[in-house]
Amino acid sequence: MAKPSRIASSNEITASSTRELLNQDLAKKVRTAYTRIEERGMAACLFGSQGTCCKNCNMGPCQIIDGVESMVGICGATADTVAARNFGRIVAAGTSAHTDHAREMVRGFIATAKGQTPHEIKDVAKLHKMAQLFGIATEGRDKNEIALELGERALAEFGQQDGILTMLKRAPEKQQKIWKAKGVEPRGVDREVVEMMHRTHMGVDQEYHNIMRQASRCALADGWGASMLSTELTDIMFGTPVPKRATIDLGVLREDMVNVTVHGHEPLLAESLCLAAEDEEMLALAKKAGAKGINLAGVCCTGNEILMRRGIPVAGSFIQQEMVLATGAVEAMVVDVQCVMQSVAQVVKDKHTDIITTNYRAMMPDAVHIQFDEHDSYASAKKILTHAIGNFKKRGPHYIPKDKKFDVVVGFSHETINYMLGGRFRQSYRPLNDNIINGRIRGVAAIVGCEHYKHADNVHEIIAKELIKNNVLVLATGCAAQALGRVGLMRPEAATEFAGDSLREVCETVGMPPVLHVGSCVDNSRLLIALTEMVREGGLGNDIAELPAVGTAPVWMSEKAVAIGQYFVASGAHVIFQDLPISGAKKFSEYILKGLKEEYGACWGVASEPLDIAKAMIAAIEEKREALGINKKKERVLMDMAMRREIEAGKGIGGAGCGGGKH
Ligand code: MSK
Repeated sequence: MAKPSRIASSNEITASSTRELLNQDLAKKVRTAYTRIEERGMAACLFGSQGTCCKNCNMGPCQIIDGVESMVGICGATADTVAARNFGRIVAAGTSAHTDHAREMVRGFIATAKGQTPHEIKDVAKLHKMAQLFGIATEGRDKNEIALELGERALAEFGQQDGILTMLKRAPEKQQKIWKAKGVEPRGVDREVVEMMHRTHMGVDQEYHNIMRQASRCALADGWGASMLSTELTDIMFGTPVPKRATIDLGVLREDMVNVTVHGHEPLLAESLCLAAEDEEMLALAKKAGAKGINLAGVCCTGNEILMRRGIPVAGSFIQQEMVLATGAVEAMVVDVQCVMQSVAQVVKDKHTDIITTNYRAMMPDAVHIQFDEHDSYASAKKILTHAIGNFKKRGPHYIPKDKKFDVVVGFSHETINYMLGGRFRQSYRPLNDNIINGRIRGVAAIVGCEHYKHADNVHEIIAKELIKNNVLVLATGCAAQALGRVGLMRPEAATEFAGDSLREVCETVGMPPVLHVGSCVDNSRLLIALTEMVREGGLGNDIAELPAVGTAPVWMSEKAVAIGQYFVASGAHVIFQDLPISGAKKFSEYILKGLKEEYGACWGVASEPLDIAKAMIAAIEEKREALGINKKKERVLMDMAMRREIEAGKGIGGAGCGGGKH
């Protein structure tokens, strides 16, 4: 079992930009999460962190001690029931966040199809592919007509009451059969969230296996439902990402421009700001204010969205959001939903910066609210930018760590991976599978999720370096991807510098980094598709559970990360976290960490040290390779004279094709 979480002190910050900024007098005056952690001096509540605090009714809150008869809940609930209910609620909350995001994207997609937004249907090939999945006719129809029908069908998936979600059909057949047999096929996205909340209400579901069945169903509604719909429709509307060079970290802020950072998750707002930032009227206004132009930069997952599709720089990840503002060089931080710390409005209190909230679902005290209207999104975006430009002249003392911007290559959608590894004329996952089978690439590991302040901020880096050193290809999303970009692992040169011999060989041949940026947290659904394509390509088993593939969201902060973890586990991919709120319930923990494997072929793992996480991931990959029988060393062939003559005649031995990767 993992050690209880500890709190890192600010001298464990390894991000050089953050350290540089925190050393400035200007930033020392700012109260940040680092300050609050040091001032709190309190360890986390043990009951809460071990999953055994129940506050689902007003007889409590009850703090449960497993195995102590007098320390069950007032209602008699055991530690296992309480921990399972709490876990289920985390999954429901995480799923609800992705769901509400996805619904807004679908609504924006419908508005675009109706011509009510400044956006257009860009990826027609993907539109047709999705239409086919939904059984929508495409022959001779206008793209907007198809998109409208697709959008309406997609919207109906949220409120559907019976049947199963359409996107489940994309999963490997064996996976679909497992879900059917277990009774965990999601019916409608919203229904699964509501049922999870109901079943964890006082006095309803009190059997932890049964609670977890609904947690799986709810999480699958996220991964294969809401998140996947959001990613695909967003790609159709704004373009499927392709590799591009960009920069990240605090140094992307500009001294001579109006700095507008966009933070949150739903790319409708960010994309509209990108369009409006190029508007002649806006540029003229910025120049009139004395700026050279408007510098748009992303924060958190909105940052990932515009980084992937447009190459717009990212100023900071979740853990850097206060730092971005502490520079004093930002005219406005425009936020929508999720992962926005309430403290940002306090960080800017004595600065010229405004926090602009844009969504009626997410208001903040001390912020300026400008409602973003997707039906009038260009006008909304211009209004927001006009406000930001108005602040430029008021910019006071500021400090931008100018040298702190790092090159990254981003934009590895699953289609890109297909193309990069398959080649222009042979787009397929065959070369990836072949490289895994011949051992050049040992397997695939996803490093996803958030960052937080409990641990030093180089956890992702340690894990990724160990994985690529051992020839494991890394796919990254969310703030984890940004953390890896900040330490130079998303440059093609990183393969030469850090990867093991055979992974380096593959990366150098293709010209790709050993750590691929796959998108935002919603885009973890791209990983599900990539894994499915690997199964479909053949040679690596019949379902995701047989693939040498594993995931981690080591320093998870948001409930969304647990929903993501659970949909990966229920889809057959082993997932390792640094901690989980389950350790206070013995039987439930055993079930999560072992029992689930019998049902789905995968389970959760917990390891507190980053190197141990990496080692556990490598061990999981090697276990799968053993089971697939691809770890066998090639037998040495003793050649007789006839064989030698055949080689000399240029015919080779036994059809060759085996690349002879290092084992
Ligand atoms: S923003 S959910 S801190 S990845 Fe997606 Fe980053 Fe985690 Fe929020």
